[in-house]
Amino acid sequence: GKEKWPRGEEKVWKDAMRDVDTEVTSITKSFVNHVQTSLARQPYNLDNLGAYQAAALSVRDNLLVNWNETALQYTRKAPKRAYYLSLEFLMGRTLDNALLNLGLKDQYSEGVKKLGFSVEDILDQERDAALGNGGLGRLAACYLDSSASQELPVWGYGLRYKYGIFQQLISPAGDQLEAPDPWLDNQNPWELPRLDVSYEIRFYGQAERLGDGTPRATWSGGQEVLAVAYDVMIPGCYTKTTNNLRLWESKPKRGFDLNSFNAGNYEGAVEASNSAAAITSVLYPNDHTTFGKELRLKQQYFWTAASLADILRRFKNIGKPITEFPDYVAIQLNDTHPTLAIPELMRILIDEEDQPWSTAWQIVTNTFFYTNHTVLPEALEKWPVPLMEHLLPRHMQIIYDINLLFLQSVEKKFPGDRDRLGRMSLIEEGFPKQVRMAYLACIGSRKVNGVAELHSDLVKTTILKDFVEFEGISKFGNVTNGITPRRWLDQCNPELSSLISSTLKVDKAVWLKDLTRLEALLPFTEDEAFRKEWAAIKQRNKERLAHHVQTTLGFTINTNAMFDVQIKRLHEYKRQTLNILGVIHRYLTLKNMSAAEKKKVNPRVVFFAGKAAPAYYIAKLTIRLIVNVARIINEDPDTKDLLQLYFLPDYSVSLAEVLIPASDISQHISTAGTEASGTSNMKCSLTRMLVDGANIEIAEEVGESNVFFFGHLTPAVEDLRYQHTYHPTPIEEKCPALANVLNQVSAGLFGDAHVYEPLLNTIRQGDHYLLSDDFDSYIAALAMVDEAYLDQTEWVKKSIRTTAKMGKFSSDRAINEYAESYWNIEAQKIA
Ligand code: HBZ
Repeated sequence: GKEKWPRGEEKVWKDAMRDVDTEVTSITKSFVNHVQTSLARQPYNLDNLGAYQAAALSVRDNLLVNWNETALQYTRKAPKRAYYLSLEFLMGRTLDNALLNLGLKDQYSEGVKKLGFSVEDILDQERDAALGNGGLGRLAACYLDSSASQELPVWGYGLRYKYGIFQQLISPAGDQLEAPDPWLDNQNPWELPRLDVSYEIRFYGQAERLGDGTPRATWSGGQEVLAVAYDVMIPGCYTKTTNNLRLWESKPKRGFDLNSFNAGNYEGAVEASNSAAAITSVLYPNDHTTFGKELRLKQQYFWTAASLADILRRFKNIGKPITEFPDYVAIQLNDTHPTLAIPELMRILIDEEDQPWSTAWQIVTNTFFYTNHTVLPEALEKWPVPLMEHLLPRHMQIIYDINLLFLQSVEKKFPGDRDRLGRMSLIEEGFPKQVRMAYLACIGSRKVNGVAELHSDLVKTTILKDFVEFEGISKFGNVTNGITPRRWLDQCNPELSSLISSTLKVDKAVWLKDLTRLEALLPFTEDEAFRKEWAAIKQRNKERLAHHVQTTLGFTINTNAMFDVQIKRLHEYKRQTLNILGVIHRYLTLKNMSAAEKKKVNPRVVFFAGKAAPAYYIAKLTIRLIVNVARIINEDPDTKDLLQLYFLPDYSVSLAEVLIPASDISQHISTAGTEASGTSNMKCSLTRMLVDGANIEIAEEVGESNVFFFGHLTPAVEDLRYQHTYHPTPIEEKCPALANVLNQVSAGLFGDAHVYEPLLNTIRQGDHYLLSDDFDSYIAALAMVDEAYLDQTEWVKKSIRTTAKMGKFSSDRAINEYAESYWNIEAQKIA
């Protein structure tokens, strides 16, 4: 818009530029100082983006003091530390979170207001740091927040991708298009380039065993690239503790290759630098599938090797013998992506530290911990042996050696069981042979865990069953996921947060760090005034979402309706298809109703948001179906007051922060046993829901009357799939309601008559995710939700009860379980 200059109170600007005391001196002073010096901008000619940058730099100064102090005290006291290795950190925005954790939000809001800005507008300028795909990456971000808040010495290690997860656009036909996410283009005030911290990382080349009776080898030649550190400060909530997230950037070791340069091959020299820079250029946008791309393997090695070199250097500064490494260092592997850290630490210990094999293996298996996030067979990482041999020849030798010794010990325990050896080998036979990363991560770790009770049981009884039999059950555990209540309650739902504080008469500094305190809300379910306020806040959150959709997409949303959300990556196992087919069923039912019948129906708005992997054809077809169904039903005068449908493009952490507080009901409807945990279920329940994963535990906590279960449970799934394969029943017979919906889509009710056939056929043939088995019971559950919503008093009670019992799902609880039962680290008070 057209802005008037100068903005704000001229006197405040002038005072801040001179040295006059006002009420908010230090904040306005540092803000104005950054405008003039760091940004080199005119104070009177500053837009919202400039104001954001100045505010961010000013807040950063506060963080830096704490961050330096924390690092210093860790160095001095040398406690055991934990390192969280994750290829993804889905951080979202930083400024609001930092202000809240520092307890400075009110002061900054006031300060920038005097200078002519609104804090909301400033916060809205920030781009998301979207260095992750979904749940796994966001979990890592929540765990960093909790580690700092619980004062635990934990650092994160990841990659500084130049491009985060793609930006999702929807074409006029309803297709997902992907655009790059150049998130660093406006400069990133939150990162500290550490050009002084760098390591040389080798690829390719030759590995030669010394053959001197030791296990040692040399590895030489090939390509060498540089890993340069960028540090991101992670402030704890109301504590001085400010931890570090170290992200690596790849750079050419030299600006140009001297040999090529001398030979007059200038282009070749520049190409070599491009190939080095390519390693950290882009986040791979696939979740739950692996593609065997060489560049992805390069990312994994580059990151684990740099991180280990850094950890080792820090350990060596303590001056202890290398055998004490596991007493000072615990390394958590977030899924199998960092599994190469296991052979890499072996390589360092053997080839560089000259340790005997058994000592090295002892150190390794006491250092690493492995978290599994999926039991879907297609998602388990495997790397072709020829690719490994080419890129990492020394590591391939080490993996073969690990495998040989491992299989010998299996043979000893189960003599003559050749099937078992084949099943457990780190190398899968075939053309090509492949390395099974989950098995390597398992045998190289001190402990292995899943992310919810149900999932951890499945890990033990399916994919790692043989390993449980061999290594004993005590190595295998569970840590149910959690989410940070700072971002997912206090930050995104500030009104609810202050209602909770005033009702409990407890400062949020207390309950936000001990979420079980929310239980004290239970008696207030009977307090009418409280319930009214609770409902009014929900209503305002719905209006905030409606406003957001109006201004960004131009749609007008009925805020008197129930808001029903399914917000997560698009995937067949998550069954967005079940939801959209359910919406169509509702639409057809409404079309057949009389005016009198319609009067009894409560209006519903259904929201979808989520990205599909760019090569995932069926998931993209699902998006197209949702968009085109929305087009028809939102325009239909018979139904549009009772049913609206929206696909909100470009789901992100920031969008989630607006959607979640506005949701009345959220759908978690994956086929039983397929969703390891889910975490948006916990976020929505801080305000509600349907079924799988950690939902069972959520129901245990909040009570079955506060959730809506449906469909078959995990033990039935195997039998049902068997039925589909060997005794298929036509859908018309098994589930007429579903058959009718499918036929309407096929007949072109939503346009594109032939386009959806491949999607519909996944249900008609095979139906791997059991939509036809669960459809009727799903529709019945939706009807129960409608019924329950009519009694608003009882509904609000359910909502309050659910929130009150969500304490278990704070990531503080989860991170403390890791700290105590896995890493054996202790909180450090930063004075
Ligand atoms: O991890 C998710 C699980 O599906 C979800 O159930 C769980 O709550 C969450 C946290 O534990 N897994 C992912 O998000 N996985 C990925 O994003 C992924 C990314 C790259 C890959 C494989 C999976 O190569």
